[in-house]
This record gives sequence, structure tokens and C-alpha cells, in this order.
Amino acid sequence: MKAVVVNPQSSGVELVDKDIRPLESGEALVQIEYCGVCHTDLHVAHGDFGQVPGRTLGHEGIGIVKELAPDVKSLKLGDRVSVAWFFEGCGHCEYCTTGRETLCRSVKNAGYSVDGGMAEECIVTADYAVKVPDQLDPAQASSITCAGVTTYKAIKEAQAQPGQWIVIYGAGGLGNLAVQYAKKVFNAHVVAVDINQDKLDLAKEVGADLVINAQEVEDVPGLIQEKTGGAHSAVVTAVSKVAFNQAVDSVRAGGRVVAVGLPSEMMELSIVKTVLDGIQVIGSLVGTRKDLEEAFQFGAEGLVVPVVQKRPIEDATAIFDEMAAGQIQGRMVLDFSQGH
Ligand code: 8ID
Ligand code: ZN
Repeated sequence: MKAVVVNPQSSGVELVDKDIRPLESGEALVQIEYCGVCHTDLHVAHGDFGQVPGRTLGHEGIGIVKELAPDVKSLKLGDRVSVAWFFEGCGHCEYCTTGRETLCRSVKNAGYSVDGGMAEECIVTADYAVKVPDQLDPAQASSITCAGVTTYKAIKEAQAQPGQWIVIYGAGGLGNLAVQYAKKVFNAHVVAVDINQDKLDLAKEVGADLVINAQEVEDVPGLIQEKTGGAHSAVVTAVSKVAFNQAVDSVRAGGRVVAVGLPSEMMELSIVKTVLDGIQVIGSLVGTRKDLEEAFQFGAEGLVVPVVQKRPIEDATAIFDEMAAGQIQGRMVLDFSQGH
């Protein structure tokens, strides 16, 4: 089968022919239809979290169950399911048993510690593969599998209330969906900040109340304070520490800053400001199976509409280059359905 794998020798990724192993207990074989390209795939390909040569990338996989191990009860043949970054937890640790399964210390992550969804076929742990609602377009579902659920969960962590102001730093693949969930699901007022005007134009189209081009405005937090009285919360998806630092200065006293983007940098945090203004800084990692089920449902109901563009798998390397250059609008989704 064709698969997009990490190759530290070339530009980071390459399309190869690869064999798939037989199923083991509890597993299902998924014939992949679509897999979105997330900036995390770029971090993995660049070795930002450690080198994983030969690993099949992809954690925005969507496909159809083609084969099941005999003991699987939770899926049936023909089900449409997702291949998410949260691929499997141990099921019995303090995190798995308290609704925080993505923090499981023995977690497996698709496209990083196990082979992921950027291939014609993918083996999943059946009990951890979340079903996709029938009403949801599979290419759009792929984007919700990481970008959607991650931002939906981050806004939950931000505790955004109807009518409050939330700032979304970075209006790329994640950010565009963050704007939509914040506006349409949480009924918040939304500010989107990016350094590319085309991303901001798209953010405006999907519902941002205010957009700010950080390349053109000298004092971004100052402008946000002026327009909103200080945001109640901020979600940072930008891949730059500048945005993290600005986010802290954008919120009002008691505000929450939810860190989502993964630049390999340190953020600056004034201890005095953090203490005196009661600022909360919270890290947020993808979402649980339940979060994903909810995030899918809002897509199925048409409240949230991922902006996706289908691309042939031969474009994989080019897409990674485009992402590094900040040229992508919404999400690029590799189309594996052609060969079926
Ligand atoms: O669970 C998680 N925490 C999680 C899940 C999925 C992805 C975290 N991520 C991480 C990715 O690994 C990546 O570091 O979130 C980050 C964003 O992923 P993405 O949305 O898939 O990346 P993108 O489509 O390239 O968008 C990034 C946006 O940030 C803007 C860019 O212009 C682009 O639109 N940006 C940058 I780079 N610097 C900025 C700045 N200083 C900025 N926007 C505002 N200010
Ligand atoms: Zn991702």
C-alpha cells in the first residue's frame, strides 16, 4: 500500500510502498478515505518530538472498517471511523479513569508512536476508534479529527461563556475551526489574530467579529484591551512564542490563556502579572473520544463547516512545504479514496 512516511534524509516526508501486518486481538483494519495534514505532522517529520524514521504519519484519518479481529465488539464492518492523535490509552490509570485519557502516560499517538492515517490502510485499536456520524462529509470529518476536536476542547478549557470575548491566536488549520466553534457552539465574541491577511479574511468569513494582522499592528494586546476591555480568554494555536506572550497581555484579570500550538520555544510569563491579575495558563492536548464525538456532531449538524481542499497523495511533500511556508488556507486533505 502507499503510505506517507517520515524520512529525515529527504525534506522530512516521502511517499513509499509499505506492507501492513496482520490484525491482532482488539484491532480493526481501516481502508483510509481521507487524511488531513496537521502542523503536528510537520513537527513529527522535523523530529521536534524525537526522530521516528519510517513512521507512517497522519492523525486526521477517516476510513471504512474492512476487517475485524474476532474479539472486537465495538465496531462492525462498514463503519466509518477516525484515526486520531489519541490512538489508545491504557484504560486503567488515574488519567484514563477520570476523563483525562489523553494524558495517559502509556498513550499511543497515531502518526508518531504508532503508524497513522496517511496510508491506504491503517490498523486501529477498535475500542478507541471514534465513529463518524452519517451526516458528516468524510473529508470534513478528517479535519475535525484533530483540528476540530483540539480547538473545541481548548475552548472548553478556556471556559468561554456566551457573550464573552475570546482571542484565537493563529488562524490556520486549527485556528479557523477554533473561530467557528467559539462563535457557533460557545456563542462567544471572537477576535482572530494572524500574520497572514488571507487567513484573517477566511476567519472573518467564518464568523470572527474582529481580525487583527499582527504584522501591521504594533501593539496587538493593546488593541485587544481597547476593543474588548481585555478578553476573557485566549486560545493560542500560532507556532510562535510571540503569540503566546501577546495572549497573556490580551486577557483581562482572571483570564485564561490556553496553549495549543507547539513551537519548540519558551514563553515569557511575568510572575507579578500572573499573580496580581490571577491569570491562568493552561496546556491543552487534543481531546478525549467523547470530545471527538461531540465535535463531530456539531459538524454533522452544520454548525461548524471545516474548510478543506482535497489533494492527491502524490502532493504530500508539496503540502508539507506549503504548510512550512504558511501558504495553506484551512486544511489540505490527502485523498486516498481514488484507488478504491
Ligand atoms: O493538541 C494540541 N495541543 C495540538 C493539536 C494539533 C496541533 C497542537 N497542534 C499544534 C501544531 O503542532 C502547531 O504547532 O498547533 C499548531 C498549529 O497547527 P495548525 O493549525 O495545523 O498549523 P497551521 O495551519 O500552519 O497554522 C498556524 C497559523 O499560525 C499563524 C500562521 O500564519 C498560521 O496561520 N502564526 C504564526 I506561524 N505566527 C503567528 C503569530 N506570531 C501566527 N499567528 C499570529 N501571530
Ligand atoms: Zn493534529
